[in-house]
Amino acid sequence: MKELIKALGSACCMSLLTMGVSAQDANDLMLANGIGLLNVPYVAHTLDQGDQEELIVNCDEVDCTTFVEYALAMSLCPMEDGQIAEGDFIDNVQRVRYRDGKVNGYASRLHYITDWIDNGVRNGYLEDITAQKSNYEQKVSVYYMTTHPSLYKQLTHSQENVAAMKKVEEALSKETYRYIPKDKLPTNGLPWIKSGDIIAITTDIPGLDISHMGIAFYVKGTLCLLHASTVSKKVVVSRTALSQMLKEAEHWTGIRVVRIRK
Ligand code: 2YP
Repeated sequence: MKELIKALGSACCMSLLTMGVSAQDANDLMLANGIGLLNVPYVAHTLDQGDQEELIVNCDEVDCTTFVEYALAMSLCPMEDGQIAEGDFIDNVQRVRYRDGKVNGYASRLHYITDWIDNGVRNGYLEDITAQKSNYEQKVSVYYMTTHPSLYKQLTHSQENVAAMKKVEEALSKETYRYIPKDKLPTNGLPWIKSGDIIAITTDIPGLDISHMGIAFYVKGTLCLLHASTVSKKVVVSRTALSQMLKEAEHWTGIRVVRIRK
């Protein structure tokens, strides 16, 4: 736990944990907490430190998923005078990152975003908005991690972890989800997509479900993405519309929209 506090002691998290976030609406909180992480450097694999799976909280280096997780975890905390408690934040990071909030080996981390969303809906802190609003359906077929083990440190040296992840992939590959195809998303978004919503970008990369994540942010009526950008190498608000980003990304097929529930 002490290393966690050390990580948490970083400027970014402490400023957010103590910053007076006045927003009350949960989506406003998501946006405020996401904006509070602006310019944080993009660093991949921050969670893949040791061989033993443990909760790591590092708000000074984020990728697209950990960025959304930290904003979500902060936004789920009870607030008193615009402040949140450090312990609540750490508990919520574990809650959103691990299946049913339990750290139990590498495969308990919600590696595929279909699993990550399912966990939030099942545990009542996320709402699948695209499931309510869209009739476009996509079958899940995930096998990317176990067919690219060399990209995942904990899979390279552990047949046990590969076998456990294969079970996860098989279970997820029985599911379907609703999404908005890229050509159905206007520049100015859709009336039911709100700033602060979580955007998961669907992909046609074989064996993968989602290939990027961020937070919806309307800027002068244009739906942009607040995200940890692999291009800008930091957390930014996209200078182009999300619809344009989708057009320019060959393997991005559309979006899923999920919303925080407090
Ligand atoms: C996830 O990748 C990893 C988790 O293992 C990791 O790669 C997979 C299937 N899961 O715990 C988590 C946090 O580091 O990242 C994410 C990755 O997005 C990258 C990091 C990004 O755009 O910043 C999630 O899965 C969200 O989209 C995909 C993407 N992974 C790949 O494209 C292989």
